[in-house]
Amino acid sequence: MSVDPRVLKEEILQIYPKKLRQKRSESIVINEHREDGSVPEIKANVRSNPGIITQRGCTYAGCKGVVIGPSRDILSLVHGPIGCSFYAWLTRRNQTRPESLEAQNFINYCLSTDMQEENIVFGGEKKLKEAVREAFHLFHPKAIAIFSTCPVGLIGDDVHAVAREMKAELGINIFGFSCEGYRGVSQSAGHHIANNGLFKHIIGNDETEHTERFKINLLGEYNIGGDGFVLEDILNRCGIKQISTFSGNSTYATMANSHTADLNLVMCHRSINYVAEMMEKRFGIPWMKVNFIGATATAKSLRRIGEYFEDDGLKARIEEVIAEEMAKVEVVQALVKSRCQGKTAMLFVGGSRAHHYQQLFTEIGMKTVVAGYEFGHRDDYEGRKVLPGLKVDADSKNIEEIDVVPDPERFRPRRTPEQIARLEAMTEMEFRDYVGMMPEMDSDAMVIDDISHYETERILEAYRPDIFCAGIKEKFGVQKMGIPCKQLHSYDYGGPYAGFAGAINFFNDIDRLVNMKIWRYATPPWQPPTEQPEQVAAD
Ligand code: CFM
Repeated sequence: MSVDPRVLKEEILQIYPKKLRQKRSESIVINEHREDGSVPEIKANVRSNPGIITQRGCTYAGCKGVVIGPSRDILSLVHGPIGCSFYAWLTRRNQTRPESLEAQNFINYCLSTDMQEENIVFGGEKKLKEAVREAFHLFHPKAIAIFSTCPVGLIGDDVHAVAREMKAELGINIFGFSCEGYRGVSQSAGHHIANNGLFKHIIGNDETEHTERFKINLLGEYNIGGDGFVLEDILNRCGIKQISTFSGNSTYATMANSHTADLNLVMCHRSINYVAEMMEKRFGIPWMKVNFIGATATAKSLRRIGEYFEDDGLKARIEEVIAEEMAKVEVVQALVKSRCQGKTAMLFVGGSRAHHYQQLFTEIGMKTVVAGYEFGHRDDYEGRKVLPGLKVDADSKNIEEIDVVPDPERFRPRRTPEQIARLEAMTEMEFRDYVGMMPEMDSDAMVIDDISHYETERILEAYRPDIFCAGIKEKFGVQKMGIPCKQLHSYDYGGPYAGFAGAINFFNDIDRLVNMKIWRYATPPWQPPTEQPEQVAAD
């Protein structure tokens, strides 16, 4: 079905009052590749509009749930009403694999101070201290992270002072996060706050040196559905030592030791770019963006690691692994492509997957016609080249910017500026860069930031895509319209989808979804029912 995205955009905006129409018109963009290499500007990382059903989550979710939560032996203690804990309890499929049955793993637990009205009126610090002591005596963790929920900020409890006091009393690492849900416009603010905490309280605490030659950290990989396990296996087989991930399947110790690596690989740019930047400034570790979603993207990323370390043995092993894995991928890919070629997809997820997963669809001949992030910033859409021109608004000013300087003893540039320049002269070897989603989408594709439910319905009606990718909040509403919805946050109990083995899983799952005949039995709201229900006579 051919849709004129410009006409559709105007139709969508019609329903909004004038001010809102103006605002949304800047967040709904028709992609275009301009001669100077730029793409259109999109309004992103601004407040959602009251009354609109957004996909977004809160700052606390980004800090506790996304960045810190997946690390298994940091005990997470939520200071707030119990609901904030309950709704963040095991809702993200970040998997972990403790070294042994005895090793500490707190991921299954849900610790909360369970604030009551009395604590709101008289303050909750005393209760928080008691909770920290109780948690310490029950679990004997290496570290405790305290997360602030909205009421904590509103009543002014000082979680940082409590953390300092408890750290002195109990002798373990205890730190707090001012990640109240309202602190930023989305979970993205929580990522930044969590990154700052990792940098201030954990990274650099353990000086154990490793003898391996090719040491990396994988940043922004949260081991959803086991993605991180697949990647660790590939890296191992290539002979690359992964010191730590941030933060899927990680431990306090791996993160504390991560500054001994020689390269930081950034998977999810949105959630962790701050750590990458700060580690480079303090310790001299360069970072580069990688993408392990999609078989060709995985191969490309592995080859870039080989180039960085400039070692022929490593490069040869990488080629062996790629050849072995690609042979398996290609069989499934060809079969699935024959059934999916020409079909269309829409992707609305977080701050990186709406971009990364387009690659997997391309590999089976499917086209992404509309995509958008929940909470991405302009650099995630348009590329990091827009960063110097970004204005810091009041909502972003709310979040601490750490002034990082080189560590007097531990700053050790891993590559000289000349080496970096030589590497960058090769194709595909950019450091400190992310090209963004829009430059890699077709011209005329629609890009929508912080899409509302109303807008979702309108684009579905207009394009009738073969698949819509989002989360649990969208899933069943979309499927009632006769369009399959794949959850790209949780993978619908499926996955892993990263690396080569993950690509095979994804191709098979998408094949089943888009080619299932059941969808034609649903009557979408825009189609009149074929038969009127029989009138039932009233007695
Ligand atoms: Fe990064 Fe993520 Fe994402 Fe994200 Fe997330 Fe997630 Fe996501 Mo859900 S860290 S931005 S805050 S890739 S939980 S693992 S799937 S919205 S696109």
